Amino acid sequence: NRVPVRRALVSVYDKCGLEDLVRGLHEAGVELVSTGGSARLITEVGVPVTKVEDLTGFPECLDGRVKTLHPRVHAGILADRRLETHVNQLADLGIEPFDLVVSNLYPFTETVDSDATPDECVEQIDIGGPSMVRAAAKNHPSVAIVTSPARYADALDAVAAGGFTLDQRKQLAAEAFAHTAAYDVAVANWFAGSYVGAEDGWPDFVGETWDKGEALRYGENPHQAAALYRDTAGPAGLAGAEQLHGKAMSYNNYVDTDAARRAAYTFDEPAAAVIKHANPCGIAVGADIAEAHRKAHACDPVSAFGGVIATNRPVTVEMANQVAGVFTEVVVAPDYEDGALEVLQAKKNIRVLRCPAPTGERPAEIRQISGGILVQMRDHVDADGDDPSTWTLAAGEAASPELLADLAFAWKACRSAKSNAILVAHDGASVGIGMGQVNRVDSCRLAVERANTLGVEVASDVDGAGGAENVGGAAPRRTHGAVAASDAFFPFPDGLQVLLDAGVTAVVQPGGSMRDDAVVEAAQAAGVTMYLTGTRHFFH
Ligand code: 93A
Repeated sequence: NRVPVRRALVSVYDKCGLEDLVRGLHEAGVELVSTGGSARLITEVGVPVTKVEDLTGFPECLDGRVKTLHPRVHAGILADRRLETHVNQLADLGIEPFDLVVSNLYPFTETVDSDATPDECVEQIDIGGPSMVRAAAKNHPSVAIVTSPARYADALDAVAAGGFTLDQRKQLAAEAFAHTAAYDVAVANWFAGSYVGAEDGWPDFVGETWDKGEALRYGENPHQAAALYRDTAGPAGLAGAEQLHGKAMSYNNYVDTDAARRAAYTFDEPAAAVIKHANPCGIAVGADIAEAHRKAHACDPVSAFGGVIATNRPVTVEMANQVAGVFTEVVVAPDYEDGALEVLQAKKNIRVLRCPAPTGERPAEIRQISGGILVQMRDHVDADGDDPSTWTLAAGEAASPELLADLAFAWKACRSAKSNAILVAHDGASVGIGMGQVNRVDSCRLAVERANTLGVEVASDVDGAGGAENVGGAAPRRTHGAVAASDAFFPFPDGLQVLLDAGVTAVVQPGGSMRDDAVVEAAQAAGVTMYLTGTRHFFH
């Protein structure tokens, strides 16, 4: 029951032992057919070989994804030589059969275990190899299949003995099916595990990428030990910022500074954010960074006392002078213009950080929960619905370009306040923010109340601002004629009504509540413009 070996198909990723095998096969008079890299090596060692391309008359294509997937290859492997019909059909088609297939597969597991990207792992899923291997194993009555270099010596012995016995072919087929089955299990496990839900570049959050931490004085409170771990897999970011002045950064400083940068870098134009307890007390854009800071500060000078300031432009001397007049914990900026640093360094208690714009950061962020970590892609303001040109006008008249610009500002700024967030804005600046409330109507009340009690005129001198003496001062009713943004839909008209009663002229919100009709009706009744974005920006 030996089948003499006259023709072999060789396609191996692992080229170990290949030279000795092909020499032996050639000396035994076996004709060789082989794929790209394998054929190259066989030629190099001086053994004659037919390239699969010459057999199929079809070039290897799609970066090697299609090499052996061709009827001239597969009919040659699958023809059952015991059946006259098969033998005749091969003859009619001019296809010669294979007696031996030698193949091992792309190194999928090794690729996954390396630092490869998901795309690179997917590329290492062998399709043609398992097809050949399974075809040859299925057709073991006619064909021998060798999947391991450890079997090459036995294979040469069998060839010399006049071919493999049926028992040997069954044994090899069993190994072959075990080989492809284990391969598919590895692929399936990877898909179900680290790949599902991943986007390109889905990060590997496993330990080694975090550089064991530098101790911080303490955590959120003095009785909590704390450290900063640096991410070695991405850009330096805030954790690697250059500190130019001041005491060491504290745990809370880092948390607030990160929130401040998130807010400032939401905008393309010069923007400044003043943050306390990870929430904004003011966000604004301006013609220059000093103006943006003035406007941000003016939103809530009371809370800005002891705040953290981030900008998306270098700090100018003008801005530095403004900051110097207010007790500030941290300033973070991409850079400092000549003289600006000196102004800030004259203040003893301020921490001054230089930190480049957040480009190339990990696309995902993590948060710990009991027994695990949650991972989500970052919330960028580039979803469908963040661009005003995609908004739906639900109530009132279409906004003028100026009003639309203010709505667009409010929409972008709102996502930096903790949910439920309502942000009232005017002229590219927040004027009242209601954040972190457990119902939206309270956020609306807070935004309105804070807008109308805490503010100062932007033109006023901020040097003297800050401190409780400002509370109860003659603040302007800044909600009049302002716009408002809501980070998520209004579940009822009640919250919106608070804004309408305060005199806002336009509102932007995601929409999508069961009671949208009632909410839109309330806006309509007040003659107020309302846009729906279809996108929400919760921030918890
Ligand atoms: O990319 S594939 O899935 N498509 C194919 O048609 C194909 N044919 C053989 N991979 C394919 N192979 C694999 O190529 C084999 O399983 C083997 O691992 C490798 C050998 O390629 P080379 O001879 O070019 O080094």
